[in-house]
Amino acid sequence: MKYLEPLSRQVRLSDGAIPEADAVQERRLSDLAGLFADEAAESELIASNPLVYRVYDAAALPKEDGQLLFSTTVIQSGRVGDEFFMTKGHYHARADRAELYYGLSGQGILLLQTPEGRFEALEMVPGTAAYVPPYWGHRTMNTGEEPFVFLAAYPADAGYDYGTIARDGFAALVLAGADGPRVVANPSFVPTARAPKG
Ligand code: M6P
Ligand code: ZN
Repeated sequence: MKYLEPLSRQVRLSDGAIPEADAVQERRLSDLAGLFADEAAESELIASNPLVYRVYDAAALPKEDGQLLFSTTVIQSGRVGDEFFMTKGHYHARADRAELYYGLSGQGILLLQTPEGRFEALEMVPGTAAYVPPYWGHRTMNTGEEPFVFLAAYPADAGYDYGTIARDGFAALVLAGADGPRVVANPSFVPTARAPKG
């Protein structure tokens, strides 16, 4: 039996960084082009191409059944028109894989949807543990004034399906309103019912 070595990583609570991260991914607005509802606001802001979020992949582990990957995501505070800065969002390529999020700092919303277009919005603050069930697409947004930081843990063979959301959009939008964030149905979302695949 070849055993993997146990490991730990320090998550810097002041800013969500993992200094020993195996990889750090930066997503700027140009990496999210076409995902925001207000196209004019998006193309205006792309000129300065702000950083929207970083993902710190904690450790290089085998991407195979039985392993867990974990990461922190740090979403900057900001908006494109009325829509809050957010992640690209994805289904898992192995769609039956689940995921767990844990809020560390700032505040945000975890938006989930089924391929048929049912959606749910879960508020996340420091200490919130939020469960992403199998088959639900998921995207997070920063609804506060500070960076929104959360830890994610997920099966290492889950993989990413970004294409479905890039094509269909997301069933709901989270917009800034006078009384705080509003979750509204996205009028341009076209659900493509997919048979669940494992
Ligand atoms: C969380 C996890 C990661 C994901 C990241 C950013 O940390 O779900 O797997 O990469 O959020 O989300 P996205 O990949 O949709 O940009
Ligand atoms: Zn995921």
